[in-house]
Amino acid sequence: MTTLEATTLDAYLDGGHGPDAADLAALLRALAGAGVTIADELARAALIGQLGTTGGTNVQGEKVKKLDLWANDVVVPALGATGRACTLVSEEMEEIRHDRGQCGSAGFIVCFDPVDGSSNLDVNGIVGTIFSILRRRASGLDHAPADVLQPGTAQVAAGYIMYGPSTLLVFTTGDGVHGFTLDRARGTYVRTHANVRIPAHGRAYSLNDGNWSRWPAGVRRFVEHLRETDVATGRPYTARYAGSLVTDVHRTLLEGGIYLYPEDAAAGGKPSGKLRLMYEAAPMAWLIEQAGGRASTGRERILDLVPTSPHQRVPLVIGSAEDVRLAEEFYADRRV
Ligand code: AFP
Repeated sequence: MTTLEATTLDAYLDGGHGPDAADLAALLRALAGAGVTIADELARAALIGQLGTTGGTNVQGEKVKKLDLWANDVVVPALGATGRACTLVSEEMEEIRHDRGQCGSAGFIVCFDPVDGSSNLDVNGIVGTIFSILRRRASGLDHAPADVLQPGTAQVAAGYIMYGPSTLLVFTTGDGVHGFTLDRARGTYVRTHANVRIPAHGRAYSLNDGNWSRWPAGVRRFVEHLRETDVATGRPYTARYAGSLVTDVHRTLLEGGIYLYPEDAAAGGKPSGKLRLMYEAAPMAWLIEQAGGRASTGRERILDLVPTSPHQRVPLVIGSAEDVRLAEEFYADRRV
């Protein structure tokens, strides 16, 4: 565990390096600020009738929670106020939002899930905001669809804000993974997790076991392997699943282990899994790789995938390098 030191988020961002440092600092400050507003609203949501659904569905075909839209309407203007958020992709917006006025020399693309783990909202569970920032490549001010569809290797910043007992911002700009806890007394985020490294292997696995019958055979064999007793390899692993990627990946980042959301092998299921590449899998994959871990579809490296659409889904296998490699062995039937 890191020693507590009083590096504030502002001080850390002011010390940033590289061509995008000032622009990324502005975008990350905007996201951090939106995180404080969202955390406040979550804390009082039950008191002000903000729980429950809007009655509508989003581009994913999921029931939209009031707080999904509310949080989206906090993040969009917060990024807009930076003057650098040229193109926005959100889980809650079917269409890409392109603002020519923000596409000058320093235009960025921000992909985000305003409330990850919405199914936890009405049960006072932990949720989060996930974000991924890409540099705009297109010239001119008009929207270039292909410009959004960049692989995860092109990210210049990625992270999440976790709304748990404390509000925690965890991100990377390619210089390791750092976590900043919101200090409400000081009204600022303070670094509490510096240069986080994920253990090479863990003791926990995280997945929705209810989907068992729909998984590829290799995934089922892998999970059976983790459940077998073998003291030498620390098995059986324990099962942990929070229903929010932010919570499950954060625990895995700190304690090691593996999170999986496989594709459905069964007909009529989700052949590409459930998680969205651009604002769930890719940002988490870069974070975990920056911390020394690994992230794939079970077969391909997540960060190498070139998106075919902004809301594309992908299978995700992410966590400690040794655990993910082992899962890939089972995916490839090299282990039975
Ligand atoms: P929402 O953000 O739409 O609630 O989805 C949450 C999520 O994308 C991810 O955070 C969870 O790990 C996963 O889906 C939970 O999915 P299941 O409910 O199918 O287990």
